Amino acid sequence: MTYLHQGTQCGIAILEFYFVILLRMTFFLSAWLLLWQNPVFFHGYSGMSLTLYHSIESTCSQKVRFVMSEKKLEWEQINLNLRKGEQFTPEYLKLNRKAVVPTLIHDEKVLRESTVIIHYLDDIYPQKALKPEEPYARAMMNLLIKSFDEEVHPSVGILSYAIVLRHQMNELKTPAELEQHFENIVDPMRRQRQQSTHAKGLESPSAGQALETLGKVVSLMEEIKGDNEWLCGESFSLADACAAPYLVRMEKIGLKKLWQDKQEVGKWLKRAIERVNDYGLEQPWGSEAFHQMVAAHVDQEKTGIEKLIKERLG
Ligand SMILES: N[C@@H](CCC(=O)N[C@@H](CS)C(=O)NCC(=O)O)C(=O)O
Repeated sequence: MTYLHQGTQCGIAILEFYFVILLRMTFFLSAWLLLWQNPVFFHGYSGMSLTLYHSIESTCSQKVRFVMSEKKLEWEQINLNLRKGEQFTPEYLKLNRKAVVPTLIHDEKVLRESTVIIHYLDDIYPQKALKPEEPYARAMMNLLIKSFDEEVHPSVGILSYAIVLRHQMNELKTPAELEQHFENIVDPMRRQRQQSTHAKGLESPSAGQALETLGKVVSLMEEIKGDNEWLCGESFSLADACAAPYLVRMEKIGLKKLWQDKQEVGKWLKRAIERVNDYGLEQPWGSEAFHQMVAAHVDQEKTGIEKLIKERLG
């Protein structure tokens, strides 16, 4: 009897011992998770206010909104109407000397250039990393982001302007206001490109060059993606957030043919659109009115688009 009693006591003591260890482990795990999930504790940031100056239709603003949504951040937004020239006000020029969107204000820090902004967000909110760990995948991500910045962004800008925006500008502005708009553009190369595309539309030499450039980058995307689920591996990265707005814009302006024989890009785009739509953002790709206006001008320019694709991409 005594022997059994001692055995039971010993069993209870062991159970108690493991229970206390389990309790402590649960406590430390919860504390660690709480700190990791909360950058205010983890990084010592205070305030954590994020304000995005953007335009709902702007592709590079969409990149930033998608990264913030991936990270489930909250932000204030100031939507600038670029056609009305709200990016040229002296107040905004103090934040962004190039008079372009987006600009992010993090507490009192001012950040511009969409790619710089998304890298910064990934650094300060590491709890959901959007850069692959594996060095080669990370290099490919950086290569794609560089191509989107240096090649895709200006090319999509030229073709959007040639097919749609120049018509919209003609409807909205008098010739004198238009002149003033061009004068306001800070970057002289950008000003020159926009003026030439405004005058010649798809006949402008830069439109053909832009189309060829886009064709090359779409091929690069197909090659880098391969069988991966996302562009640079099995998880969504900054490259996916950067690419989605440009391909959606290309689709809207009648350039879907650029990936009709690129199966992987086609599959990826479908997946990327679904993912962005799940963020629950209001008008993630721009307003309905904008899309209707784009569709009407694409229809008007249909023959020119088809001709250019045939000439430049065969
Ligand atoms: N490299 C800049 C480009 C910014 C840019 O071109 N933004 C366009 C909208 S996507 C803009 O603000 N355009 C105003 C204008 O054309 O006057 C970035 O990535 O932030």
